Amino acid sequence: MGTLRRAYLLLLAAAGLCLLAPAGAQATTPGAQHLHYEFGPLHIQPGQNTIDFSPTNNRPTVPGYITRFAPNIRRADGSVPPVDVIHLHHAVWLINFQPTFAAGEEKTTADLPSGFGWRYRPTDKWLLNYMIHNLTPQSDTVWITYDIDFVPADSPAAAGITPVRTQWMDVQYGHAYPVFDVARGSGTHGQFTYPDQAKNPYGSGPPLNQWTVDKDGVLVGTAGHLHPGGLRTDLWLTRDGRKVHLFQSAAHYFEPAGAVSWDVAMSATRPDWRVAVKKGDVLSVTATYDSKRASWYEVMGIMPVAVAEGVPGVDPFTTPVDRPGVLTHGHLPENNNHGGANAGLPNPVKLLSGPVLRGRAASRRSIDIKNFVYGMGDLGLSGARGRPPVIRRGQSLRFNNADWPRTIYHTITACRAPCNRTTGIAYPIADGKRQFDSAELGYGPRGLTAASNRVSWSTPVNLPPGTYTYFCRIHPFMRGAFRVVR
Ligand SMILES: [Cu+2]
Repeated sequence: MGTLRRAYLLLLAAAGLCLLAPAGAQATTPGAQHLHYEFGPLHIQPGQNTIDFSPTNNRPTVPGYITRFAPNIRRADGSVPPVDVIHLHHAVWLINFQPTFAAGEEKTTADLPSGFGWRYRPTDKWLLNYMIHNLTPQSDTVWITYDIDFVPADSPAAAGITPVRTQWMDVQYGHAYPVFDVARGSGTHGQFTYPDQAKNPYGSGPPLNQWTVDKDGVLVGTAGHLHPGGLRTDLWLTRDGRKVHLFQSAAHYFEPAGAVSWDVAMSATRPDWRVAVKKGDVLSVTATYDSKRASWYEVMGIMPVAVAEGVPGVDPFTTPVDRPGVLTHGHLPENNNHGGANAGLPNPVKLLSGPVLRGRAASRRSIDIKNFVYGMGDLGLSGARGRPPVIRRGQSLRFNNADWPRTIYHTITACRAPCNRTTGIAYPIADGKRQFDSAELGYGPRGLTAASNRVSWSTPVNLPPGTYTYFCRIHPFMRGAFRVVR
């Protein structure tokens, strides 16, 4: 396997991410320089939702320590684009092919406790893996930015810094696109914990949510990465059959609608969290999602941990260490558009029926998706084409993604009727009374992407009579409806 290919796999293994072992808001390390870097311009195509990666030399020119890493996404004028328009799905900085810094839409800042730093050498290889999701049919231009606190190796402050490394913890560690689905109603009491409550999550292979500690050390910081719907990640340690809880990274939603959007911050460990671990211990991570309100597709549970050596730590088997953490930021203005207001669109439940699609051949019961429009029953269409097409009970409706030649993915995902309100970070969600989801219609390497590797999908044949509303998870302004009759 070539180096590039290997790098690609590694960084995809990191895909998804989040942030890096932070430690909450805290004082700047004495002697640190504040450096600002920009990666771009990145020209983002309409509806773009793909992963790219690139080496970057936008970084310090002398050796030293990175003590804080704050990523973001910005336009030319320095503004941060609204999350319902351009979405930093993830960016992962791989240093010498190891995922080290990362950002997701929750924008956690990685801020190490005072006295710790990631060692930096100008000869290190930096690769930036990024996925920027354009939720609109307009192109855009953005930069990925990162603000670094940096202590040069020749500064007096560097002498007091203990190096850390990042241990990547992920419920799907090593998977190119480390995701799982949460079905509404799964789990217990409206919550679903992965992998504990998943059916056969890893097949016949070993658990992917574990890491066996390779040498004695001390954990000095962590925070979780989740997607909307996520409630918490938990870090555990097992030794000689005993298991203790090390930390819960809790999602705090500023979102008025609750646990349904990116208007969230994760709690990170406090600056004085120090957990002594021994070679042979097993560290594990779990991720818990809300399963009462909606289904959550392609979600993650990641919890990078900063690990040091040669410093004092607490034995978690004798002293509890799982105190509540601290939020790394408050509500961010780019999360102001929540959606869910009156959009002036028709209520598809009340619309007259469109054409009755019948016949044995699926091609007679087929809708093309083109230019971000569902060809029949799209809520944005006027006249007869905007009315819900009708199928008979026991038959299915087929959707074809005719935008695929432009590398545009679409989904058909059930949302609760009328599903006609304004698009925002909290609306629509996959909360249809009857759940269905096409997965992403389009092609991509299996296991490296969420592509279903087909461009057509047919609705379930067992839907009872009624009007069904749906949206596109990639382009949530896309809405449609169809009707089933006896
Ligand atoms: Cu779409």
